[in-house]
Amino acid sequence: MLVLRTIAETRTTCARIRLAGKTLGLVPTMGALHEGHLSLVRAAQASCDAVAVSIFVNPTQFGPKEDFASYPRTLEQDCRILEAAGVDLVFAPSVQGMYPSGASAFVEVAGLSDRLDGASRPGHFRGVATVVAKLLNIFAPERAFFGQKDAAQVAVLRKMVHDLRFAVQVEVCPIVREPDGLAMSSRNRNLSDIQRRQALILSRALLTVQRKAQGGEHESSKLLAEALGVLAGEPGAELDYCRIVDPDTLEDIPSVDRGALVAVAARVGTTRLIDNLLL
Ligand code: PAJ
Repeated sequence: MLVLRTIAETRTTCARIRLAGKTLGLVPTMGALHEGHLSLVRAAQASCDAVAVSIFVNPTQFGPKEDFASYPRTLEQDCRILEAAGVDLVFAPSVQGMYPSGASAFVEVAGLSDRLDGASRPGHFRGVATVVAKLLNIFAPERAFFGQKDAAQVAVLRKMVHDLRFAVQVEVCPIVREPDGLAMSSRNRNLSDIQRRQALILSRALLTVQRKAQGGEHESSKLLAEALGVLAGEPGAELDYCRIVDPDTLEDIPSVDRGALVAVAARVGTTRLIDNLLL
């Protein structure tokens, strides 16, 4: 497995892969890898000849008071995991490499960027769209793989790829959960044992909505009231948002008749957690 630090080496390697007639799949990550990330790697391996994983804690998607400095960085361990998984190439650039001094060009997906997590984390999706645009430009992969775990991110990136005419197929993989239902996240390692139990309230609220919807309740306000009732039962989880939206526009919808995204975000201690369910 190649571990590359510079954009120049990465471009040359990707060109070589293409010259050999191989298709390339890219899995962008911020590292601190877990089974959720590995599910993307396996999906990439199933449909591409060569698989690249980027590991970059992207400063521009963190707000000034957010956890950029304390975000887990475990590059050596991540590389061991990816090598064992049969990944071909890891790209772990420096901040200076991705954002040369004075860099002032950003990608903004207007509208979508201000919804759900974008509303609570101003500038977050501008940072995400910018770094993913850079990665797509560097790798020019046939396919790029993202997790449904970050549903708003998926909507923003799909729109960016469509609007900017990137020649890449966006592939979205299901949420990987712990056996008790907690959605896997690099931030889960920040939770104490008690907080880890409190965090289960997110998936429990979503399960309640799923059961009610399957039972025939399709009105968003009623389903949301159920979810909020469950969430209120756990004072350890401070709710950020719980909404029922159109999965593409991220706008609130009155009914789940034609499919819906139920998305929740809450803070447990200082850790911000998100989860969602597609109906
Ligand atoms: P990160 O949080 O490291 O996640 C990398 C990818 O793994 C994302 O597409 C995310 O949705 C997916 N993922 C995380 N947890 C998952 C789970 N439990 N099940 C399935 N997929 C999961 O998302 C980012 O990094 C960054 O914003 C990035 C796209 C790399 C841009 O910096």
